This record gives sequence, structure tokens and C-alpha cells, in this order.
Amino acid sequence: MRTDTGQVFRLEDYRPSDYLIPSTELTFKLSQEKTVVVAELTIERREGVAGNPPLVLDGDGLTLRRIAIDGNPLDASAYSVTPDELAIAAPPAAGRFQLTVETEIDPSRNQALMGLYRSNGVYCTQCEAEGFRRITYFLDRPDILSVYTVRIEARRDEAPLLLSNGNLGERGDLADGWHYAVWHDPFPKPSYLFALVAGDLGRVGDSFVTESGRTVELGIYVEHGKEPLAAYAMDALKRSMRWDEEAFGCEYDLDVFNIVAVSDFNMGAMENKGLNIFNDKYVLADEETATDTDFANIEAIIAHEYFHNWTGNRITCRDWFQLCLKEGLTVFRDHEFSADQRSRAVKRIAEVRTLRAHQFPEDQGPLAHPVRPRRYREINNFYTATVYEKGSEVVRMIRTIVGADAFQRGMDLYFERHDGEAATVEDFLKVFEDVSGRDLSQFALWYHQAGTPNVTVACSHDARAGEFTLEFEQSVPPTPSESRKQPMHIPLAFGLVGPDGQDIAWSQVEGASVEDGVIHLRKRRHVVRFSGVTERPAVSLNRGFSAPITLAIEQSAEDRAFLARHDSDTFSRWQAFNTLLTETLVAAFRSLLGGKKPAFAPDLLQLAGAIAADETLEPAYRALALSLPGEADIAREIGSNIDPDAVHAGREALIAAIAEENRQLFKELYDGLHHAGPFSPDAASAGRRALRNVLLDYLSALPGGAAVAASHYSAATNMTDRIAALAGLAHRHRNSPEAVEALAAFEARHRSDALVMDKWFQIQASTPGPEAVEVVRALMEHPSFSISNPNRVRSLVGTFASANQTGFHRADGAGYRLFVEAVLEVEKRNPQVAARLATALRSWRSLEPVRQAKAREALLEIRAAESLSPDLRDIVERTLA
Ligand code: B3K
Ligand code: ZN
Repeated sequence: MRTDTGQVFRLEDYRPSDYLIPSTELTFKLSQEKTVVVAELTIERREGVAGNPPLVLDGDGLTLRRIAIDGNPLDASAYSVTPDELAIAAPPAAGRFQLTVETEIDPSRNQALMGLYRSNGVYCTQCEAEGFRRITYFLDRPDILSVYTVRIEARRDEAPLLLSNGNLGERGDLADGWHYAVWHDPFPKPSYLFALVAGDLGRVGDSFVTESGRTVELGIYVEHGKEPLAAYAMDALKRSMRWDEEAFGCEYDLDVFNIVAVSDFNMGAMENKGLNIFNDKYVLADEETATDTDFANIEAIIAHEYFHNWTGNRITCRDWFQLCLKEGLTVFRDHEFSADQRSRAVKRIAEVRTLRAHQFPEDQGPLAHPVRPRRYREINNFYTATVYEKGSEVVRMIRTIVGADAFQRGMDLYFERHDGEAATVEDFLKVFEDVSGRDLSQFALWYHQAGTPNVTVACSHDARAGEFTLEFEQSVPPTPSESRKQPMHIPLAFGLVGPDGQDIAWSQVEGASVEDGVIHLRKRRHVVRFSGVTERPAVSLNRGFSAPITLAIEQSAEDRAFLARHDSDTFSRWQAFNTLLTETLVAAFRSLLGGKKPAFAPDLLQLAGAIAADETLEPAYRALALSLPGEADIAREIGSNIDPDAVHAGREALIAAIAEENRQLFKELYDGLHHAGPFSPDAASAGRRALRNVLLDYLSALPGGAAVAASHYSAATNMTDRIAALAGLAHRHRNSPEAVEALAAFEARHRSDALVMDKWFQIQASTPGPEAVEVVRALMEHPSFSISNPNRVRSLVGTFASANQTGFHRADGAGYRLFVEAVLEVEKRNPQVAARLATALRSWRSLEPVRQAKAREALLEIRAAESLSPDLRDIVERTLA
């Protein structure tokens, strides 16, 4: 494992490299324990660099076998080498030379899953961010763009399939049962986009004709026998390719596009040029094995990786501080794609729920960092919800501010101006300034300043003068190493909703910053006065979630309920009801802490019924509206002194009350949504299943609910319904005969399918209550579990730590003890997965004092462990700071 040098990397220290590598020729002789890599690098001194400064190449755990310059072996005195660095003190003065470097690596022992490793007998690579240096010594930084030619040699019986980036060149047989293939990628790329796959896999093939008439061969490679499960992914790929041409004018550029699914993968997928490598969880699906959520994720991730071909690969990042340049933008693009393929209104609500669940706690806790961080110790810890999700929101705000037309022109200019370059956030902002003539310098704070801005709003209406006034105040809370914040440019889409549910047209506005239905806040305080408003409107603010902020607005429950029924903006309509629910759940928590039973307003319970039955709303929308804020959402709203048991009890009480109030209606709707025909994963069918399954969740909370869920389970003809029923049973009727039987039946049916067993682990790991600790501990011994497989670890330990508030935060600290053991066990093999897991304790300071002390002890225990990886040390130290 790499040693922790404690080095901090800073944005302001960026310097271009003295040397460039215009071409890279690699030869791999693949063998499980001893793979030999020969790198022939054309090295060029960068123009303007004086003399011949030392050439220092990055490595990570490498063994050097041979080194030569222009064919001549290098004298030992001419270079110095460690497993982590190769330095040539005085490279040839001519400034251009061939460097030959031969290294030896052991893929079979690579459990960190970075660099070249083996998964299920398949050789594969993961190089982003700094995995290429685990393959050969290199200038392993994203601004070094090189043209790659890769020759792979392997035993034909072991690896009939040999893939790398670009187009296939020569291939043929070698002596002793070996064979080879040569791949050439004409597009210069950074080393993090290099990929190689070799093994024995099944292929699903198809082709795509681009807008300009070129035919692209498409291949998806999966474990033999799983080919039918890749059909949906292939369909999603073709739709993504078409959409990117239509929406962004981006056409694919190579003759082949391949996707390989592997079972051991640190994240979701990787956009290597022409050869995407995927976690098999995001490729394989049919109705028997995947839920509707899985289908939607597959579609989104296939699209995301494909879209990187232009936003990330053709235009890459100058350095890792610019990560959001490719990630935030590509998330924005995949969101737009899914919105177009499915329902825009529903997609937006789902995005905001995800942002709040993952990014808000990050921004509000010890790991907060700007969308473009200024410093890091371990870059892999910055593939965060802030860089991705908030990064996407920032792009969305640019579109809101400059308008859809200028946004499109700006994107065109970005592609035109920066194709083939390693760019920066400044380059990105500049294109929109250039096309729109606007000054985005204050807006740029969204990239530089961490923390979720908070906007408070007071409204007043003067009926006689016909004036309606909104007074805004914005503040950005302090975040680590940033105590003083500047006011941001916040675009707030809004409407003033009149008694008939229509937006009121005002005659005049004072405050000068209202444009096309958007209020632009720029100062700490801001007053907007509308005239010509005779009747008091209900104000609908931050429509479509135009800015990623928290909003505190003085508004009566009546106004909120009115907006929940009438707002013309579907997002705000959902938000109004969600705010009502959240306020109710916070009040329930406070009652319970005060020893009182929570009481719920009948109006709210009836409103839930009205939304469930409103046929003018899409089923998927109704399903989202009716799924209550999660326990972590409620805790975030309460802010401090959290007792997760009380949060849970309050939420369960509201579910029961809504179910009681609407028992008959929910039952009828539930029955009416039954569907007997063939399965389709399309959004409308999925929406009906989602609504029916939310209704099931309510019905299963009523007396007799176990029987309802059990019959849903046995009648289920697809995984979505089966999982919904199993969750209802396990979560609400734990240890009931029905739950025990269904869990056993599920295990018996799916025990040989690891991805499906992950769902079984997840359901049990998220079952609320103190027993969860023992259940998870026992499941870690289950034959389907493996501590070295990231998907298994995330499903069992990750779900327990991040989606089981009552179990994980058990008052006696037993949940934390399990967590510490598991994190350290994973850490021995895979620091990246361990570090990610450890972020589950980031909100420890908001717990009540007893739990808080125990959580701190747990973090201290991890910190005290011997030889911690830089990855885990970085997370734990920042979390404790
Ligand atoms: N770019 C990769 C993520 C790499 C993570 C490295 N720790 C997948 C993606 O965002 O598309
Ligand atoms: Zn990405």
C-alpha cells in the first residue's frame, strides 16, 4: 500500500509540465502474477523551457526492469528509481527523445482495484484518477495528452478477448498458444483514460450510424450466459448516442465503442476513451433481477459515461482541481437526457431529493469543499456529491441566467474553442460570458465558495396600494477553512399565485433585478416590490429548484397546502407538500422528545389522499409526493441534538396516520393499479409500479399489513414489486412469519446471483431497530458476502451505515464498533472503498451528546489504527477537525 506522505496539493501551485509525451506505445505481456509492461514514450521538452531540467515520472508500487533512451540502456548513475518515482537527472539536451521503460506488475494481488487488476478471471484497468502510475512510470496528470498505441499479448485460452482504447489494428497468433492485438487511439488523451481488458467474455453486438453517416460497431461484453441481460444497456447506449447529436451536436468519433461489465469495481463506471468499463450492477438487467430504479440508473450511467466522450475526453481537465469541469457538466447532461427520455417534472424532483440527501449534508458538515476545491491530500476523496451534483446545479444555473439559446451557443463555442485541450473552469465560464455579454464573475463564487447558501424571505402585502413586497436576506454558513463568505448571485425562479391558481401578472416591479420570471439576488439584502397586486398572492419561490439553496420563507400552512394543490410549477407544487410534511415530522420529533404523542392535522392527512387520487398528476409524481422525507432528511432539518429513535418513531407515526385516514382510498387505488400484462421498463409503467408500491408501504403499516405485503410478494412478477414487498415485510414486520418466510424464499431463489443478493443484504441492513447490528454482523459471514468486493461491502456495511439511522446510531455504540471493524478490514485491501465508507460518520456532530461521544471515539479509533492509507486518514482527520 502507498505510504502517506501527508502532502497537500494546491490549486495555486499548478505549473505546466516541463516535458510532454506526444506518443505512447505500450506492450503488455499479460500474466496473472507477473505482467510485463514495456512503454515506449516519445518525450518532448515543452516549448519555452530552458535547458534540460530533470524528468520526473510518477509511479506507484512499480518494479523497474529496464530503461533506455533512444535505444541505449541507461547507466545506473543517470537515473534514480523507487517504486513510486523514476527520475532522470539530465535528459538529452536535444529536447526530444525515446524513453523505453519496462516494468513488472502483479495484477493478481491488486485488491485496491486501481491500475491493472483481475476481476472474475478478467484483466481490467481503472486509471482515474492516478491509477496509470500503477502500470508504468509516466507523467500521470491530466494535462499530458498523448496518442496511444497498445499491443496486448496473452494466452489465447486465458484471454481470447483483447481490448484497449481506439480502433483495432493488427491481431494474430504467437508461439506457445499466445496471441496479440494492437489498438490505436488517434485522439490524444490523458493517462487516466487509458484502459485495457483481456479475458473470456460474452459479447452483445450492435451498430450505430452517426448523423454524418459513419457506422460505429457497438459491443457490450459480459460474463458468458449473461448476454440477454445487456439488452437494455445497449438500447440506452444507442439512445444516448442519438440524443447527444440532437441536443448538443456531439457525434461519436471512433469506429468502435465498447463497454465491458466487471464484478469488482470501485465505483459505478469509467469513461475510458472508446472502452468504457462498468460495474456490472449498471449493465445487467431484466425484470427478474433488476428494479425500475436499476433500469433508470443503468440508462443514466450508460449515458453519463458516453457523454464524457466530449465533456471529459475530447475536452479534458487541466488538473484535478477542475474535476467538476467534466463531472458537473456531464451530470447536467445525463440529467437532461433522462428528463427527455422520461418525465422532466419527476426527474427534477428526484434530482433535488438526491442533492439534498447527499450533497447538503456534505456541504453542511466537516467535509464541505467548494465545487472546485483549492486543496486536496487524496484526489479520490473529491469524487463527491459536491463536485458532481452541485457541479451540475451550477451548470443549470448558468443556463437559467444566460437563457437556453445563449447556453447552447456557449456550449458550441466551448467545443469549438477547447476541443483537444485540457481546460479549466475559467475557460468554461468565459464561453458563456462571450456569447451572452454578461459578467459572470460574481456567479463564479458558486465554484469557489463552499456551503449551501441560505435565503430567508419575508412577504408583505398592502392591499390598498396593490403592493406586494418580498424581502430577501442571503447568508452562506462558514465551512472548513472558509469563515467569511461573500454574497452570491442566486437566480430564483418564482411566481405569485393568485386565488384561482393562476400566476398573477403584476404591472411593475421595483428592485430592478427581475427578468423572465427570475429574481436575481446579488446582495446580502434585497427587496423586490411588485405593484398592481390587489389580492394577496401565495408566493412560489425557487421554482424548478433554480438555485441549490435552503429557503426559509414565512408562509402559512394554508398557503403551502394551496400551492401543493395549485402551483403551476410541478416542482414547487411537490416542494410545498414536502415542506408541510417536513415541518410536521420535525414537530412530531419534538413532541416525542417532550414525552408527548405526536398529533397530525387532519387537513394534511387528507391532502395526502387528494394527491394520491389526483388523476391529473402522473403516477410517478404522486409516488414521489407520497414518499415521506427520509430519516436523514428530517434529522438535517432538525439540525442538532438528534435522537434517531425519536426521528424514526415520529416518521412511522405519520405514515400510520396517513394510512389510517386514507385506508379505503389507498386500498382501492392500490387494487386499481394492479397490472397483469407483460413487463415494460418504460417510465410510465415504472411510475404506476412506484405509486402502487408506495401505497403498499402505507397499507403494510396498518394492522394486518403483513398479510397484504406477503400477498404482494407472492403475486410479484418482477423484481420491483418483489423488493417493495420484501422491504415492507422486513422493515415493518420484522421477525413475523411472513417476513422470515419471504426473506428465506428470496435467498433460495437468488442465492447464485450476487447482484440480486446485494438487494437482500440491503433490505436487512436497512431494517430499523437495534437488532440490525447483530443481523449485519451475522450476514458478514454469509457465503454470498465478500469483504473484498465493493458491491457487497456497499450493500451490507454501506447501507447499514448510511441508510439505517436507528441501527447504526444505536445508543450503546455497538453500530459504530461494527463499523470501525469493517472499515479497517476493508482498508487493508481497498483504501478507496474504506474511505468512502468512512464518510458515513460525517454528520456525527449533529447527534445528541451520548451518541456524539461514541461516534467520536469510533473516529479516533480509526485514526489510531496502524499504517492508515492516505485515503482513509484524509477523511477521518477532516471529519474530526
Ligand atoms: N470518472 C469516473 C469516476 C472516477 C473515480 C475515481 N476515483 C466515472 C464518472 O464519473 O463518470
Ligand atoms: Zn463522470
